[in-house]
Parts: sequence; structure tokens; C-alpha cells
Amino acid sequence: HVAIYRKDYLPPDWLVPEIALDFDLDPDRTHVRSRLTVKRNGEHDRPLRLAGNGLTPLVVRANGADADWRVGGDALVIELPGNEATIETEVDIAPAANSKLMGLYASGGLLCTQCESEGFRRITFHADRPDVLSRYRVRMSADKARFPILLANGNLVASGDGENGTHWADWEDPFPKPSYLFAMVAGDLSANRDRFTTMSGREVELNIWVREKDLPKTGHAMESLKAAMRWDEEVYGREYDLDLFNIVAVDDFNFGAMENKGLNIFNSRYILADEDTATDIDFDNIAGVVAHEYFHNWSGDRVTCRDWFQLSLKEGFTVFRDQSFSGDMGSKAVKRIEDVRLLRAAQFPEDAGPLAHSVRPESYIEITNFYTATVYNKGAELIRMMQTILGPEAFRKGSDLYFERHDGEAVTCEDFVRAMEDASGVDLSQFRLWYSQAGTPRVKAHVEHDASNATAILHLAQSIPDTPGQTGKSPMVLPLKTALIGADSGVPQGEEQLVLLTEGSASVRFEGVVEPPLLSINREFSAPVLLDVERRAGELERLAEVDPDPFARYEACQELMMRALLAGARGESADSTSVIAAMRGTLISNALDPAFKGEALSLPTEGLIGDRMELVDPDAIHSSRETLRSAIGAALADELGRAQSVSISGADLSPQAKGIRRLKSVALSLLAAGNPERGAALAKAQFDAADNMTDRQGAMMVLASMDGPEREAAFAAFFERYRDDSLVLDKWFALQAAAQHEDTVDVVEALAKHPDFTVRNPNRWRALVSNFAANQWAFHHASGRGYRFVTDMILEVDRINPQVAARQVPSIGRWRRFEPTRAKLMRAELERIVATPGLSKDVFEQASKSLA
Ligand code: HT7
Ligand code: ZN
Repeated sequence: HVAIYRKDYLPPDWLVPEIALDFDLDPDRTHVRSRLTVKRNGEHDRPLRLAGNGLTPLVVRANGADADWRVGGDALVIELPGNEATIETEVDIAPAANSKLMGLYASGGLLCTQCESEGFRRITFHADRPDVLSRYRVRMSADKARFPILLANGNLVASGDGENGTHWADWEDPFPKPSYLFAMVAGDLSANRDRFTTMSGREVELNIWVREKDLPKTGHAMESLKAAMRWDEEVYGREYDLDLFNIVAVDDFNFGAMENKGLNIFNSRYILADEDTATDIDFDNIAGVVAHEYFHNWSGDRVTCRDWFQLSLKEGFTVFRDQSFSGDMGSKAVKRIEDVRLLRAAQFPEDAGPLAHSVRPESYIEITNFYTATVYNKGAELIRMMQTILGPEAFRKGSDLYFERHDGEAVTCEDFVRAMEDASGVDLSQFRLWYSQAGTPRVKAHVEHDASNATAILHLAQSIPDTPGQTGKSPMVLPLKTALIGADSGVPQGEEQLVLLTEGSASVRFEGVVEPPLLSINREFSAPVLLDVERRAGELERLAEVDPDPFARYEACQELMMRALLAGARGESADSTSVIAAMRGTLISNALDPAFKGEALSLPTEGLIGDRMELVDPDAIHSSRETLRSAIGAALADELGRAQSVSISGADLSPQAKGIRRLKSVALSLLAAGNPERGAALAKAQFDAADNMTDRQGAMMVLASMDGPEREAAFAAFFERYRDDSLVLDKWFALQAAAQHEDTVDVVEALAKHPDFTVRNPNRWRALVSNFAANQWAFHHASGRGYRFVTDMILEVDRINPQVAARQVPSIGRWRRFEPTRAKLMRAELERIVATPGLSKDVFEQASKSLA
């Protein structure tokens, strides 16, 4: 398997200004005719090389005549004498046999495409690189009864009936685009139809296409789409540019969704929702993903990536845009807490493990392995930091300049940073290190107070850890929003300041600090770093009580819990009094909203606790966390009981109602830890009374980790009620895989043999396998059976869908972080993976790098 390097980038030898495609669609044999207009790019005599994956050329013609061609490796090589030519090729492909779900494939009676990153070459011969932009014209023909709806990018320009019960449709996309944005769908679909008037008064037709029975579940996605369209106009000045915007939901999809120009294709879990089948989190995820894909129309489609090393150019920026949108639609502070929770859970471990890579990677074997939390979520943090450093107005000018300067181009992360610099006049030279240096920076901080002259000195030091292939790193620019809060009064001593730490160490002076200060640093998580603050006794408790910044207050609560949990995991006698006092204060506060309380009262996960230990000991972490949970549950039974007993209609999807339900579930879980018998009864009552999936799932989450008749009854009733709804059945699998039991590994092994389990559907596979692997205590069972199960599942799915398989490898790949017995067992499974004949390059890359 060969590695591809960023430094080796060369512009394309041939450009392809026009493409005409003609499809005779059939699940078993689809005939594809392609006509490319090609132009030599620059002075050279190299042949035209077109990538093909699994394709056999049936016809290859240049300028209407037989061409001088050969197949070399995965490429069709055509010698062309002149500087321009028309190339025609024909191939047959078999969508029904396409289990990788890349290229053209069948899903539940539909035919659909997924081309990012390199799926187009599984449809037809093409350079299939993002810096080759073409205008597309597409003819689709298919059996009219089976495939009454025919969709592709752009505008429908003609349609009609053909012979033998077939029909056809011609689509034209006026915007030049790279092949990864090509899309096509054929099937029996119904649309939720709506309209949107853009800021310049243009009318856009909006359609969300689903199976007819699912139409009632598309309302939230449609409202989210319109809100996103309006928001992008108001906040970024970006208007939609076609007269038609289509979304299609499909059941079998490797990722969340895809931003194909004018024809977004979605995993149905990010479209379909009603309160009976979807949780509040599902509703929020739908809004976020619908917005994300829509925002790509500018950050990705109109301005795209020059090469795949620049993936974060579109993904980091677009994640930042969807996060800002969701913050504006609900509570900014709670959204920030959720985003930071995800960053810490998914990206920090990646940055600290064998697969650490920079936001703009230097090399890859399989690009799909780089659709990571680093490229997406750390990438979004980079954009956020630029906004913080430049200020919102200059940032907006930078984004305007970026879109204006590069509209219709395929560009780099460097082009983005340069636009920000040019628009603001701020030098971002050192900031660029964030794109090239991997690893989470560590910051040490402490404050010295001099009461006699009312000053305080903040001492800061940063270090960037070594990561695979990168040592001896340079200091980065760390924007740290900082305030000093009077320990006695609880009032900030002066304004919040943006401290820019650019050196290895620095000291910053604050004036007017009369009282002993509490250090409130990295507010809003202004820099994605790990903080190590030297604090006096009682400082965190006080911050948890008085910090006016909600994010900082949340951090203080979490850090307080974390300290107690780590002490417990080390076997030290942990005093939970101060944690309980802080939690009581949060719970009964009139100033805090329920969603915030729900976040602040959620204990750090077992995974997060492990990330803070020298070597992870899953049993010690589990018992420490359960001990603290039961102490809290017992001590705060009355206050928690009040929060748990509040009822709110499931039809109310306001941020306030969602917050009440969130707190209700957190309270139930703690109550059950404090008093399992009462907890089981309350959970069963909540389950029975629930008029919405959030309460129902919240109750089941608690019951899942218990034994007894309530658990059995709830799971059986849930299965009976939802056995025909595959998205809800995924929850049934996921809840059992996430349950905390000694024998969860037995349960998941049995579930893998359940008649409703299938490795062919990525959602179902992940519901069982990914949720189990994220269940630290159960997955890291000392017997090693959890590792064996996940490895078996990876190897099984790798034979049909390598992308799904490869994304699960990191759960075993972090073996160095665990105590020696488990580390050895994990390593043995990785060795088993790499020794497997016929392994995909996707899994090979992940597993071999994890062993290195
Ligand atoms: N840009 C989309 C990426 C994507 C993808 C990548 C590889 C294989 C399958 C895929 N499906 C979608 C998703 C996004 O970030 O919007
Ligand atoms: Zn994206």
C-alpha cells in the first residue's frame, strides 16, 4: 500500500471543462457512457490518465475514433497527440453488488451515489481529483415503475418516456464542480415540498425526498433547512445559487450526509424525526447536519479543496459554521459545552494516540481514514481561534474576501489564512503552526497576587507533546480568554482579557486586583488546550458557585468532579462533600437554566477519566465513578427527585423544554445510583408515562445498567413497539451495547446473532459495535473478550465495507494507554488484524500505524 504525500502535489496534466454522462440504470447492470472534453494543462507531453476502480473499459474513443489506450494499475492511460480532445468511454457497473457504499449503489430499493472522496472512479473513468472542475450534463434512464423519480445535480432541463416502460431525465449543473460532488438518485420517493425566497428575492424550490410513509417525519429537517438558509444570508452574506435544492434520505450510508451540489444525500437518521421516535439530541443533530451540508454549498462547493490534504479547509470551516448556527438557534453556552465535550471525547484521544495527525495531514494511504475529529472538530477550533484573535468584524471581512477571491476555485488552507490576514491586517504567520503541528498543547498556569498594590501576575507556560513523526515543536499562538474573580465578593476584578500566549512561557500583569483572585482561564474554551492550573484549596468550589461565565462555571464543576474521581481511581479516600455541595448549589440555583444544569451535573465519562490517568485502569475508574454517583444520588435525593418529576409535553421542542428533559434524565440516573430500587421503579414509571423518545430512552438508559423485571419489561415492550422502525431499533441495540454490566460482552455477542442484526447496514453495525467499544468498562473486560469481539466484527465488515471497518480500529489502537495486561491483549488483536489475508488498505493503514 503506497503513501501519498502533500509535498508531492502537482497540478493536473489535463483539465476537463465539460462532462456528459448517460446512465441506463439497473441495479444489476447499469451501463455508463461518458464524454469528457479534455484540455492539456500547460506544456508537457504526458498522456491522459483516468482513474478507474473496479471498471473494465468496454469502449474507449478519442475524437470519435478508436484511441491509443492501455490499462495500467487502476488507471486508463490514453495517448493524445493534440492539446484538446473528446474522450468517450463506456462501462458496466453493478450497483446491487456494491457493498462498499461508494460510487453507485443500491439502498432499500433506491439507486444512489456517494462520490467523496474517490467514489466517482467506481462509476466511470475520470481523473477524480478535487482540482479538476467540470460542467456536468447527465442523462438518466430507468424503468419508470421501479424508479419513478430521477434526480441529479443542478436543474432538470428535459424529461420524457422511453421504450419498454422506461423514462428518462436530463439534468444540467451550471456550476463547475469536482467529481466528488457529483450525485444521482433513482427510486420511488415522495417529497416534502417547500419554498424559500432568498435575500435578493429569488424563489428556490426545496424538496426533501423520502419513502412515502416517512413524509410525516421530515418537518423538522425542512424547518432546519430554511433556518440555515436564512442564517447563512444574515451571518455570512451567502445566498443559495440554484433554483432547486433537493435532499434525499437513504438508509445505508457510510457517514452522516453528503453535500453534493444541489442534491444533498443523507443518512436517514439525520432527516427523519418525530417526538415518538427521535430524542431531543436527534432533533438537534438533524438541525446541525442539515445546516452543515447546506453551508457546504459555499464552504466546499463554490470554493472547494485543491487536494485532500486540504480537507479541513471545507470541513473545519463548515463545522465551525454549523456550530455557530446551532448556538444561535438555542443556548450558545450549552452548545459550546456540547462541542467541547465532543472535542475532548473524540479529538484529544486521537491527538494523544498512534494515529495523531495535523489538521492538514502530510501523508495518507487511504484518504477516507482522515475524515477525523482532528480534521473536522480541531479544524473548527482553528477557525474559532482566528475569529477570536481577529474579532468578529474582521473575521467576517476575511470570509467575504475568501469567498469573493476564490469563487469557482479549488484552493488550500493557506489561501483561507491569507484571506483572513489580508482582510484584517493581522499577521497569522505563527498561527499557521496550528495546521501543521499535531498534538494538544498543554498549558500550565498560576497566579501570584500582590494585595499591597492590587496587582496579580499570571504565569503561563506551554508545551506541545511529541506525536508520531513530529518532535521538538515550536510554541503556538494560544488565545486564552481570562478573568480574575474576587474570591470574597465573587465579582470579576476588571474586564475579561484576551491573553495571547505566543512564547514558551510568559507572565501577564493584571491591575486593579484588590481581592485574592480566582483564575478563570480559557473561558469559552477559547483555545483547544489541556490546562494544568495550580489552585488553592476551595478555589474550584468558589468558581463553580460564582463564575459569571457559564462555560467557565461548567468547567469548574467538571474539574471538581474529576479531581474526586481521579483520587478514587487511585485508591485514595475521596471526599465527595465539596462536589456534592457544588452540585446542590447548581441544582437549586434560580439563575441557571435546566439545560446548563443537566450538563454541569453530568459526571465526566469513564473515558475522560482514563484520559487523565498515566495508565488507564478501567475497573478502578468504574468503581470510583459509581461510588461518587451513588454518594451524590443519596445526598441529593430530594433535589434530584424534584428535577426528575417535572413533566413537559413531548411535543414541546423549545430549548427550554429540551433542557428540562435533559435534566430529568440526568437526575434519574443519579437517583438510581443512590437508591437502585427506587431508581428502577422511577425509571419504569418514566418509561411507561413517556410521550416522547427522550424520556423513554432516558429511562431505558438507566434500566439498561440494572437487573430485574423492570429492565426486561421495558426492553421487551420497546422491541415490540418499534421492531419495524430501523432507526429506533438501532437505539435498542445501542442501549444494550452501552449498558454497564459484567456480562455486556456476552450480551453483544448474542445480539450479533440476533435476526435483526446485519453487518450490511452501517447504522446497525455501529449501533452495536461502536457503542460497545465506547463503553470503556465493558469493552476493556480483563478477559480480552471485548477486544476479540470488536476485532471479529471489524474483520467481518472489512470484507464488504472497509470504510466502516477502518473507523473502528482506533478503539483497539490505543493499547499503549492501558495497563500492561490489557495492552498486551489489545496489541495481539491488532497483530491478528494485520496478519489477515485480503485486508483492505483502509484497515491496514489504521492497524499498522497503531502497532508502529
Ligand atoms: N463531506 C462529507 C464526507 C462524506 C464521506 C467521505 C468518505 C466516505 C463517505 C462519505 N460520505 C460523506 C460529509 C460532510 O462532512 O459533510
Ligand atoms: Zn462536511
